[in-house]
Amino acid sequence: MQLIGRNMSPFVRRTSIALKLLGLDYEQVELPTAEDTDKIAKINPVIRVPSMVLDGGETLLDSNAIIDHLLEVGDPEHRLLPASGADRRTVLRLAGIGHGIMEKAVSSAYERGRRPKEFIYDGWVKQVEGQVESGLAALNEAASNSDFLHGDHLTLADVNAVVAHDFVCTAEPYLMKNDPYPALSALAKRCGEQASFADTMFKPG
Ligand SMILES: N[C@@H](CCC(=O)N[C@@H](CS)C(=O)NCC(=O)O)C(=O)O
Repeated sequence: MQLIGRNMSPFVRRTSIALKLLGLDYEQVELPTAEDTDKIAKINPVIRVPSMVLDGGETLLDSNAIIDHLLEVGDPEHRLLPASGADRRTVLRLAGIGHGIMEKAVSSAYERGRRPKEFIYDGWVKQVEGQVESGLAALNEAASNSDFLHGDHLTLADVNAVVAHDFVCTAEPYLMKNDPYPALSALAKRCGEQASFADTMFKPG
C-alpha cells in the first residue's frame, strides 16, 4: 500500500507511526499538498494528506479512516486501541485531544504562513493557539502519573500526544518555551527513542 504525504504533516506522521508500530509494509509517496495538487487530486479530490492507496487500488482518505483500516488488518490483539468498553473510550478521548491539537496547530500555521501579512487575523491565531495550549495541558496532566497515557503499554493516545507535541515544538516553538508541559515532553522523549517515532521525525522543506 502507498501512504501519500510527508511526515511534516502531523496527520501523515501519526499514520506512518501506526504503520511502523503494526509492522505493515508500505511505500510513502512524499507529495506536498501546496505543489503536487494535480497528482494528489487524482487520489483525493479534496487534495489533502494523508491519503492511502491500497494494493487493489482502493483509496482511503483522512488519517482517522486510514488508521481505522490499519487497526482492522494489523492489530488483531487491539494493542493500539482496546476493543471495547471504558478502556477504548479513554484511549479514543485522549487520542481525540492529540488530534484536536494537531488541527488547531495546523490552523495557526496556515493563518500565519499562508496569508499575506496584512490579512493575518491575530485574534484568530490567539484563539486557536489557546486551544492548542489547553489540549497540551490536558495531555500533560494525563502523562503525569505513569509511563503511558492509559494502561501499561503504548496506545494510539500516546502516538497522537507525541506527534501533537513534536508538531507544536516545530510549528509554534514559542508555545513550548521553558518546557511548560514537562510530563508530556518526557513521554515524547521516551517515545522518540523508538525507531517508529525517530524514523518519522519531521523533515523540513
Ligand atoms: N482530518 C484530517 C486532516 C488532514 C489535513 O488537514 N492535512 C493537511 C496537511 S497537515 C492538508 O492536507 N492540508 C491541505 C489542505 O487542507 O488544503 C486528517 O486527520 O487526516
